[in-house]
Amino acid sequence: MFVKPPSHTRPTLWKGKEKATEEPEFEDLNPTITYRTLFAQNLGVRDPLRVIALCDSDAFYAACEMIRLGIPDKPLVVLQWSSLIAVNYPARKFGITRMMNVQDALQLCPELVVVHVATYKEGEKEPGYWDNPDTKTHKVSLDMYRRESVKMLQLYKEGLPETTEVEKASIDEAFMDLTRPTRQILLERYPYLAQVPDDAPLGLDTPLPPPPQVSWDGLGTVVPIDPSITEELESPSTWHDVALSIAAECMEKVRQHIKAILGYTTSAGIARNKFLAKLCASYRKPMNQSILRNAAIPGYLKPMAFQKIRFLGGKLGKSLASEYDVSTVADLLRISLDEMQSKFGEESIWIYEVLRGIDHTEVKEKQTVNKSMLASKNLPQPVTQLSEGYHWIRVLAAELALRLNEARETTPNLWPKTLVLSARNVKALDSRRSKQAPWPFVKEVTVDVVAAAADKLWRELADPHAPMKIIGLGLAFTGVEGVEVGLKSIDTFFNTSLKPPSKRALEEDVLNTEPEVEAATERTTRNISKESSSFVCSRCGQKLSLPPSATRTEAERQAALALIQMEHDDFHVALELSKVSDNAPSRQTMIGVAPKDKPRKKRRKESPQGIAKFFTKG
Ligand code: DCP
Ligand code: CA
Repeated sequence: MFVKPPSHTRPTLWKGKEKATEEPEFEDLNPTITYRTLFAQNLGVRDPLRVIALCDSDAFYAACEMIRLGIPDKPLVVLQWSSLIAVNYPARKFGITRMMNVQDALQLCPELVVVHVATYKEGEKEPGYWDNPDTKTHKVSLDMYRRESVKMLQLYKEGLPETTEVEKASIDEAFMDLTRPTRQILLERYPYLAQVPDDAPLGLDTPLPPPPQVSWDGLGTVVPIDPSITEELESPSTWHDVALSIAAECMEKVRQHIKAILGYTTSAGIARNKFLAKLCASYRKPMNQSILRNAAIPGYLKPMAFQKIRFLGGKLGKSLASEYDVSTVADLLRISLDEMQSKFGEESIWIYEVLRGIDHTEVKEKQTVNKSMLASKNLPQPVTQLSEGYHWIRVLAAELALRLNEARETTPNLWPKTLVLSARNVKALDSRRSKQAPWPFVKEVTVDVVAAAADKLWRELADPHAPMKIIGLGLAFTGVEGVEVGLKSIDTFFNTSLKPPSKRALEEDVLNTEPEVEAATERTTRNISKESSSFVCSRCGQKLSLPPSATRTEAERQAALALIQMEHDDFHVALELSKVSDNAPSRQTMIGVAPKDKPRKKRRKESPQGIAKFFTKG
């Protein structure tokens, strides 16, 4: 069904009006499905029966704490230093929001349960819930949330049909491509579709017979085709609607399964692509799933403030708004692709497409092997002498030891190849320095073992005779992967001593292979390619490069890239926060850094082009 552009012509205010054309707004909402389409195995992202879901946990950190404490219905917030980072739904009823300070929240709801996130404390092997944690001495631990996230992802995989592709999207969100299983179920339920009828005029290219009318009862909230009509008449179903309804059944089941096993409530969005699934997941929250039929896409998108769309909320959105004097998606639909590209560069085709509900991004399970584990901290007070570094190294070592041991619970033979310590010394010419050492085979990776190895790197890295003002430290295991099966049992390599490895052991126990690393954080996919000195951000497409160096080792390169990426991640989070409120705290307060910290300076020299320039600070 081709939906015509609106017949009315609004008074045009935008400057680009003369170039705006009456291009089709929403094409392909009801494509003809033939037997050939139905039988095709690999139509990929252009499959007209494509069905994608995004499942997001409700008030995730707060839910983890509610379950840990066994208080299911009380208003509760999770605090990180002085910022609220998660507010459960009972607390939201009191008007409490994430951007509020804790005193204001308590005023609104005196019985509010306030939980500070767990923190690592020097001398403790595991993070804990201490009274009055202090950013000067503690480091935030998100380990419990990560663990719960892993369990949830596992349940999605177990609870959905085997042919579903599941991609973790953030700590509490996952995309599911349900195209294959829904097609399979559809063919089982409507077996008459499995054979091209003898009298089909065009053979395989004959359109499918009319679909049955879908009953959406019990499947979630169906986004209305015309949002202005409260009691919408039932509109005829399409085969894509049938596929959506099957996907909705699967999602309802898996969400109930997660609630029963882990206790978490979730919300889901189900639509024809990732962009729309994500967008409509928050249509009715919490504990709900929303279904966006193709026919409802125009009515859903057009009245929406376009700056609500991911990546259009920051500078780029502001620039679009002022360039064309527009505020809704409908306003922007009038801008032609040529016009947009002439002002915002070639890549702005993605803006043009998302405004029309088009997104061909794949759902792809991310690699879990070959990665690095990074514990990092922006220091509340700069380290200015060697002796001040040990405290933080121990805190980072505790996090790293715990992360590795936890990962080994699911992959027992997991082994890092290298330990890398990186520091940002604003007083040094080469402000980002790192040192690495091959990671020895020691039986138990304890805090002591990691800290001892890291202390040694610290002494190599921090020159006590040179000016020192270290504002950030990172400790990483790189090249973390399962040890070769051929080794039979890695126990044979273990040093049974629980003591930290000797200096000699650290120097001698060399693994020759260079680490192959995929550093990963919760918020951004990292694509550190081997031997590359740059990375392309998966969120904004911007390329960030390291300055050339003839002497940098592989592990140093990876560590330096990881640091740049961390900064870039922070910038994205800051950008997102800026959408929510101009007074929002920076991510630095969100990830365990003293609120007093100054914003970090951008280091890139080249000025970005096209859309990229909207994703830089300043
Ligand atoms: N988070 C954070 N800092 C932010 C945003 C989020 O630390 N600025 C953490 C806490 C959240 C979790 O990430 O619980 C998931 O983020 P969501 O944006 O999905 O928010 P919630 O799950 O808390 O709430 P909702 O029910 O709205 O999804
Ligand atoms: Ca969530």
